[in-house]
Amino acid sequence: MQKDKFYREIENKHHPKEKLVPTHCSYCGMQCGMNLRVDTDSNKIIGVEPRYDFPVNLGKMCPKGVTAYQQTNHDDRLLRPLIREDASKKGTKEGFREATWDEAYDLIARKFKELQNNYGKDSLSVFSGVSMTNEKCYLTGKFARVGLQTRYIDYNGRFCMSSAAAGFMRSLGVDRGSTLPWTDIHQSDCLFIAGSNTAECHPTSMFRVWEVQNRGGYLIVADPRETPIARRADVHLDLKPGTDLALANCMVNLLIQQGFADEAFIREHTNGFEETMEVVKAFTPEYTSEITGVAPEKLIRAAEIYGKAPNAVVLFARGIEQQHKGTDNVSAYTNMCLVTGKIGRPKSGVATFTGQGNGQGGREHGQKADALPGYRKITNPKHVQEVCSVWGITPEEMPQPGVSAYEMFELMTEKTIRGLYLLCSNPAVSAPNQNFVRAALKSLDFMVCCDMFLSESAEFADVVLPSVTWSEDEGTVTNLEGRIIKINKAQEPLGESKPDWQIQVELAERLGRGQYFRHLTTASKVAEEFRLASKGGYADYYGATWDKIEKQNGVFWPCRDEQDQGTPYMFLDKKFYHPDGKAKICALPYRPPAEEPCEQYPLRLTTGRVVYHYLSGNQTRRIPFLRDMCPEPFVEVHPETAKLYGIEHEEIVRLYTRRGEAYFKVKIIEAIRKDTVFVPYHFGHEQSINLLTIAALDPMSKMPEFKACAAQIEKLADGTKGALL
Ligand SMILES: Nc1nc2c(c(=O)[nH]1)N[C@H]1C(S)=C(S)[C@@H](COP(=O)(O)OP(=O)(O)OC[C@H]3O[C@@H](n4cnc5c(=O)[nH]c(N)nc54)[C@H](O)[C@@H]3O)O[C@H]1N2
Ligand SMILES: Nc1nc2c(c(=O)[nH]1)N[C@H]1C(S)=C(S)[C@@H](COP(=O)(O)OP(=O)(O)OC[C@H]3O[C@@H](n4cnc5c(=O)[nH]c(N)nc54)[C@H](O)[C@@H]3O)O[C@H]1N2
Ligand code: SF4
Ligand SMILES: [Mo]
Repeated sequence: MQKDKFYREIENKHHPKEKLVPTHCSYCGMQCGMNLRVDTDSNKIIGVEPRYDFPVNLGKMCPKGVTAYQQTNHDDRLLRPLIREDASKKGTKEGFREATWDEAYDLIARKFKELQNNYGKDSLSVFSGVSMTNEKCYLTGKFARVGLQTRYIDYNGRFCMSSAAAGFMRSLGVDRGSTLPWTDIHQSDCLFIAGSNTAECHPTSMFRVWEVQNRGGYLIVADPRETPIARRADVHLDLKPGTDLALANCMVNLLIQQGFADEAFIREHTNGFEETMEVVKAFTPEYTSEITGVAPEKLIRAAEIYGKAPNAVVLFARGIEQQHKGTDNVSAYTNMCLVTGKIGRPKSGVATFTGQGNGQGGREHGQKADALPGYRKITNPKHVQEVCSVWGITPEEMPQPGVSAYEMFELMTEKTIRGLYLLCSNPAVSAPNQNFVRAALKSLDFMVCCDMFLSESAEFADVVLPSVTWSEDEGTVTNLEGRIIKINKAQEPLGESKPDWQIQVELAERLGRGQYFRHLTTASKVAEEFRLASKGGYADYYGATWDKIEKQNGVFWPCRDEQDQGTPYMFLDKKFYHPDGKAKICALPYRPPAEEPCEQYPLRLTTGRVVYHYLSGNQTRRIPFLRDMCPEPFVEVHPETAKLYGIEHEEIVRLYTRRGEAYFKVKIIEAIRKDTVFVPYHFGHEQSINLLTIAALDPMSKMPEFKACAAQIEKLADGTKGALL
């Protein structure tokens, strides 16, 4: 990479008082390359420009990316620790006072020790997130198991990538989100995209999607809504929310019936074909149409297009994964590639649109309840031994597996978990069944929240610690392709804020566990230990040094040693990661959504995103342009459905489910099924759609069913219009 040349050119020729720091966006899994513009007098970030030298986004950025830099010096930044003075104000922004780091650390250490002395080591828990670098994610896992010595750690990826992870693991024996580099996508002949609003959620992928069609290729989209990609698709499979398993089984059945099965590939490289054929044969277009609501001709046409395409990529996202059968959906759609042999070669394969910036790396290195660095298993004695030798503890000292994210809230209400160290997540907005989750947070004896902005979840905390933004620290992130890239530091931490790794190292000292952490004095030292801890695991990052990442513009894992250049394409040798080297074609009987519509709750509620906000909105709702473009949530309703209820555009209605209610402005839109309503989830407090969602968990991945539950609309007596709150 010509970083130095690039620096000099811009500094000297154009802006003598500016330097550019090449890095990547703070938000989604695309991890678009960008240069942060830094004023060399004040040493503050003042702007951004896209980077043309990063092959994934090629100079493109979305509205969130171009305004991301506005977080760093934002007036709302937390600059010092906060300690709760008034316990009666718990659950609100009020009742905090500013404190020194020493005071905050002392209080946390005292309270955590007290809880562990009285109720055992496992009375503490860690709930984390993956907007952090690999190094921070790695250290958070170590902090929980070695620093706090608790079994209870899990993270927000449970609500995001867990079904993709479990499904890929079962089908392919390995969970790397994409089997091929993104630079291949536009060269394929067919994209089959299920449950992804690509244009709003991964906007810088769009030029590749359109390019497939421009080259004469095909686009098939499965989504209950007519999203921008669905609008231009060759076939739009407008299915009922929660019915993907039937649709995917039908695709596999039709591919076999239409003669597109690759028999040699199936015989040599897969298991499970016969059993699967037995299950899918019932999924005729007619029967599948009854379940999904999609016209039989569309199903037939979609299978034909995918089957005929010389190269094709199956892509999916949370639309299919956030169901209580999300894991089965992932395996069922992956079956399409395995039956036709369209995997393990350029321009063909399967990929999930990774959500958060480090949604991939963050799930590989030990933040999951049962995982250790390098995607090792905490239940595997050999794996435990390998990690213990890096951490300097004995296998007996390694805590047991914990429980998944939502199950931690259950343990809080039961008082099994009494203390929480929350970082990089805002579950008081983003977890399902909010009435329950907020009560769980309130029931804690002691809670710490680390964030750079005071979040809705911080309102439940006893101590709030100010973390830095992504631009004030360095480390690596793994993007949606499995490419490890480097985040560079552009500015010193604002106020007294600190990077999460440093907070954990300092806190470990106060907890009497300093010997395991005090050598980690810089981000690069954490990186060295992290690479070593991943060595030998299948998510092996050992060879991905920061130098190599700079030189190669990223390194795809696995990358096992200095000579290894990394692995852009998975399975080129047709070796899958199961012990016999074969992939598994999975026989998956259909199950309906956990909650089907009924007389009382006749509508299907699905939830998701808009282009202007990111996740719980704690970052993007503070950015003026993004806030102005979408200041409040709304409920999308089809015109005919609106007529049935006698409601108009922009009227405020009560939307409710068995779990809760909220008031939303109606957005009348033809681009949605008549039996379905959609609400974006980026908003907090009484505007949160998660007051209504269901916590039906996938048995394998423990993913909640964010994408389907039964709901009802109530027209208000006065038919109120206008501003909501
Ligand atoms: N602007 C923006 N971009 C983001 C994010 C953001 O918050 N805002 N978040 C990032 C993160 S963490 C994630 S996880 C990704 C999410 O990216 P996506 O998964 O693309 O986003 P969603 O809006 O959650 O859902 C995608 C689509 O699934 C459809 N859908 C709903 N129910 C079903 C169903 O039962 N079956 C099928 N086939 N489709 C269904 C919805 O109509 C929606 O169009 O986006 C990332 N990018
Ligand atoms: N109804 C519904 N609910 C959903 C979804 C849905 O589709 N529908 N999608 C789910 C999905 S896919 C996801 S990913 C989750 C996301 O849910 P959350 O994890 O709650 O999402 P974020 O808003 O990213 O929360 C991250 C928090 O950490 C802070 N933060 C950012 N970077 C750092 C850092 O480096 N250190 C620290 N300490 N803090 C930092 C941010 O300010 C923010 O407050 O929501 C899930 N919830
Ligand atoms: S597409 Fe994702 S990574 Fe790229 S600029 Fe937008 S939010 Fe950032
Ligand atoms: Mo996500």
